[in-house]
Amino acid sequence: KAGQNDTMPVVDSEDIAQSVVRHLQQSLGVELDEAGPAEYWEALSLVVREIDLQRIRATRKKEREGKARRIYYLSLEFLVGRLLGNNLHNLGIFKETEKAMAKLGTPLVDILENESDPSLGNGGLGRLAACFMDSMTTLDMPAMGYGINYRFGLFRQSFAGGKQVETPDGWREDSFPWGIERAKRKQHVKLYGLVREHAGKAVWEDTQEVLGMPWDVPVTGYGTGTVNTLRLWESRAAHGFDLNSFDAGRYQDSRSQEISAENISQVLYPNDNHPAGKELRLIQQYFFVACSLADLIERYKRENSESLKNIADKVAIQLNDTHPAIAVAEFMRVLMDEENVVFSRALEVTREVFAYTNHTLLPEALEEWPQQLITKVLPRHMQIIHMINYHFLHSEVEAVWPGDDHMKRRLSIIEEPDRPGDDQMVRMAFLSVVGSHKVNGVAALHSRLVQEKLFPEFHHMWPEKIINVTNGVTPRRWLDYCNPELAALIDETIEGDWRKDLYKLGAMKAYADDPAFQKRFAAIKHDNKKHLAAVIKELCDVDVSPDAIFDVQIKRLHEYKRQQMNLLHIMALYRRLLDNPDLDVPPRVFIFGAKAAPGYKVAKTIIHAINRVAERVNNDRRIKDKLKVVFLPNYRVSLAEKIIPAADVSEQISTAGFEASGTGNMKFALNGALTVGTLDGANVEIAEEVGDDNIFIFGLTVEQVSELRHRGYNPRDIYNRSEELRSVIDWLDSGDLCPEEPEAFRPLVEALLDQGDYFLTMADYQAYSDAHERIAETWKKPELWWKMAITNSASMGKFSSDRSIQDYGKAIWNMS
Ligand code: 26Y
Repeated sequence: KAGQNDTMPVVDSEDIAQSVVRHLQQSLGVELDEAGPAEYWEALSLVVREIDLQRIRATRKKEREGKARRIYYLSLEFLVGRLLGNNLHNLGIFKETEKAMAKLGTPLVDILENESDPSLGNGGLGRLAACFMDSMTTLDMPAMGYGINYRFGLFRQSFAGGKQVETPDGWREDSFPWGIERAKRKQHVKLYGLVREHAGKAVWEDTQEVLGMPWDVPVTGYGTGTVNTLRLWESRAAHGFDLNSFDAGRYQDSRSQEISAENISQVLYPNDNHPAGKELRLIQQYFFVACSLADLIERYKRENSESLKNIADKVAIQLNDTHPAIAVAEFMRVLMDEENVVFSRALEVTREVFAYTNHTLLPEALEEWPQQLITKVLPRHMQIIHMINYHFLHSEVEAVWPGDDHMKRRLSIIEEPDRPGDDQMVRMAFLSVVGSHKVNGVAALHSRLVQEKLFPEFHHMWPEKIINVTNGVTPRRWLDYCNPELAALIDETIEGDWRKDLYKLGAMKAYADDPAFQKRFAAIKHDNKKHLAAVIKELCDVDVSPDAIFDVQIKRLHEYKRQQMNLLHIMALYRRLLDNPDLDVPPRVFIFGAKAAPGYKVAKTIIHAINRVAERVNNDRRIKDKLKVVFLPNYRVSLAEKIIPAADVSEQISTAGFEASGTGNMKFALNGALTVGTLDGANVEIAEEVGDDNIFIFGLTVEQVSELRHRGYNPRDIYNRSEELRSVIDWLDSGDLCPEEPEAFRPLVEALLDQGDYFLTMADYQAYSDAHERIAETWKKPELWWKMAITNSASMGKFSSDRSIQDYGKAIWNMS
């Protein structure tokens, strides 16, 4: 039966109940009558952990004996989400566990809510890494994730007077049985010091030392006995580490904390697409890279030979953006300084091993480090980067553009300063491209822009190097686990297990206009909306009706994602309703979830403004229940799991050319929401899959965006011409929504009107508003609406992360 896992030894609810009681009493020292949901959560997690650990050993044994290449996924972020419920699903024992816990008297759903959500990531890039771990395991690939075990993940968000307030997320303070310390595999990492020559050999000495302690989280796959490992490093003081003896002033970060050994893995930087450029961040990057490479090289030597010259046959390393890019220099250092491999051979091996995924075109998000900083923290690595750069420019660039110094300057890994005396910057993206055999973008459009706009010269030099691998999401978490009712309906309707082969969902298209099927599909959505309405009531104290359109925008807050455009449209809708309370429009609930980087002023202003508008709209009796606006605080994976199954409309409205892919867009469509979106990122491919009639596409294309910029764009012209836009922007600027701080929304108004409206919110507004009119018209025809919704869900086969990982396997990791 689909959903039941044939590789799972038969465990019934009786076995599970017994194991839970055993762990309660013997592992936790809790009597049955003392146990509440939190204790049950811990005991049940221990039961599952036991199964995981048994399988991890079997998996490792199989891998040691196998000949396959191992995949190492290096990422500063893994946004894994809660593990218990997902693991129960993957192991195929969710139903039996539900029965077991019912017998013990506490519903499983209540138990699952006791797990803290490990927020070890900012957004899309971190969540993608988690989906990829799930898929690599499900596909039985020998894979390991490497990252950092941050003590504080992404901050917790609350609102005060509508403004974002951040508090630390000490997610490990509650017990977290999934992570297991493996002291045997600890590593030592060097920092600072200097390089001397001894008998013609470079020696890095007078260093400070830090200890890296691995913390292993088991990763289960669906329908397989394979359990892989996510190895997260935690920093500890090692003997000899004494940074405090240095001049303290040099080691201050923004909150004027000193960098000490333990500090390295303390906190995830909360910036998404905007680097902080802090010394501590560079040290984080190097710390986890050095630990991970040392660890994987040790494993290689244990399982193969002492020599690393054939390591590329057995090891593939994927860089999740440039954050671990220093790995290129570290790998070279190990080969040259510790293994006596000559430079040219070391570079060949490095290139065979590494590949780099680019996740962003935003110029400000491309990491660069001051040469002086790298020289201070990693003096030997800076030398090696110079060696790589010299070889690259003077033999490889020279071969393609002989004598062209201009081209050498453009392509140099070390950037020439704009003004003499300025610090030279090291371009981590260039280092990644030069050090890899493949570079990939994350959606077809994005990859084309990486080839044509971001790295055109590299693309000319190496036409095979830059390729596309379109992102995907795991159907286990993002359908089976988060939307069990829909999963059950699909199981009843189609043949085969879509959990393993998402293309199977295509068979559901045959039911798209079947009235009985539509009715059940719609009833499930309605049910999910009732659940979400209860969450909204609890978190926002706002009553919303499950009969209204649930229109959702959940993602990081960024101007390019254009939450402000959604806001302007909501304000306009509200005013239209005030002008004409009898307006024949379907009732709508606009739902937001988003964290803003703490230092991102305009983003925080947008949150504040949305909250103020929400308060006004929700309390206005005149418009009755035709419009509601809610901003759910502390958006995170576990909230997404409740929101996505309940969405009717998915807002994917970034300025064309800016959203590399998007992955939320895929999750929504999979769960039967209709997309209102621009031709950006993976929206383009979603439109291809569902067909133009089943998606609300609007707005400027990438080409039109650059044309408009070229022609000269003045948002004031649009403001002057559009009565509606003028009235809402003037209202924002009037102080009416925030009387105690009348200038509060100035930064937003300035961004839109005075600073050129870089993200073209004004230019796309009318098209966006028209798209919403089309949505309202469609909602009035339920047979059409549900036909479209079912078609969306049925057309998402391509967007399984299993397909993405198979693409990586073929095109990048050279797997058979
Ligand atoms: C340098 C640093 C501050 C930084 C930190 C985080 C830079 C970028 C990021 C995060 C980027 C990110 O999440 N990018 C997103 O990756 C997703 C997965 O590929 C894409 O779907 C999404 O469009 C892209 O914005």
